[in-house]
Amino acid sequence: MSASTLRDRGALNGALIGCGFFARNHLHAWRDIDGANIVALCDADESRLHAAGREFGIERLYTDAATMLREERLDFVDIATTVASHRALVEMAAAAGVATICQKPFARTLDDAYAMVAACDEANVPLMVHENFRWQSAIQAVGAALRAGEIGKPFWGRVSFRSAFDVFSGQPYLAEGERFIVEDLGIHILDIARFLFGDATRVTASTSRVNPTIKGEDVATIMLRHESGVNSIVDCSYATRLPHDLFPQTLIEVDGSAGTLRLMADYQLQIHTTMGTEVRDATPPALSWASAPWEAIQGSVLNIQSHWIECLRSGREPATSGRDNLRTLALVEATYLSAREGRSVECATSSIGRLRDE
Ligand code: NAD
Ligand code: 89V
Repeated sequence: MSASTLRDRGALNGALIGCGFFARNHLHAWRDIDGANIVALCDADESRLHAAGREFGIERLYTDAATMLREERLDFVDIATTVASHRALVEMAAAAGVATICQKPFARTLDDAYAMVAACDEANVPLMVHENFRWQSAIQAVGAALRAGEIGKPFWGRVSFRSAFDVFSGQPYLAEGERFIVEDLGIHILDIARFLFGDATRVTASTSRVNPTIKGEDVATIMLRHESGVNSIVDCSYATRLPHDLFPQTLIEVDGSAGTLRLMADYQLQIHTTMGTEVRDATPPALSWASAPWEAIQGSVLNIQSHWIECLRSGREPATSGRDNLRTLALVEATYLSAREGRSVECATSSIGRLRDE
């Protein structure tokens, strides 16, 4: 359905595929958004499907996505399954002509991601990756301060996520993959670095595994050279035991030509210039359904899904469109390659740019 048609419509009807651990946040956020109704749910696992249907009062339930796409009249579909099913589901939604949101990681490989973007382009349907970390209120506040030139021209940055929070109890699959922290969490932190400093062209990375009970890497240190001239460090760890664990906070340091910015623990945003030092409180807004320690992420889910509805109505491309996310995925791939081969890797952003211009 075209944006001009959607602009004048009442509430947009959506369906959610995947009623697992994280989908509850999507469903709570959809309930808070005027102008969007989730009218149907799909999960291959009947017990999860029915539990979500009961909790959120949604009666049209499907165990098969193709059947749901055939039987429902949808303005959009929100895919909250794990990565293995993303390509098939996005291509199925595109073939049905339905605008699509897909959770991160968007795809297992860049080839899959290109194919998914191409499928939605060919079907002329909007595609957004649910890359929500940059939509956290504190991260948006950092972006706004940098764009307003509050510390002059940034030349160095650090985006850091260090914790020992047990993510495996809620998401057991994270302990089982050959890849862990860069693909699951680093992808958000790399996306924040792109959001703040622009696209990166060179990646130098090192990874390691500290926790012997998981398969993949749980520590990564990544150096990025950005087109803007900024050099940044993206570092993440799930093996860092701190007296006050900060999960899921991202700490940020930026040095600029006229001052410094620090997003410190507990969402305290410090701006220092020759005019003085100011500390602003960037604590996420309290949502009735939020649960500690996830508040910042839950707020970002509401923000990104609200952005999606605005984009559908205006015809604008979402900030984290499928096309945009190719560049974040390219950094994930470059990180693994750099770490494996012990060398710097140039990012193939020119070919991604060609796709953007086509
Ligand atoms: P999960 O395994 O708990 O839930 C996934 C659900 O999808 C399961 O119930 C499964 O039965 C269903 N499913 C899988 N394939 C299907 C198919 N083809 N048709 C219908 N149902 C299908 O996973 P999760 O922890 O909720 O994670 C889901 C996604 O969300 C992952 O990609 C993960 O990386 C992402 N995630 C994002 C954040 C964030 O902050 N952005 C946080 C946690 C998880
Ligand atoms: O955001 C995520 O993708 C989650 C977590 C924050 C736990 O890493 O998997």
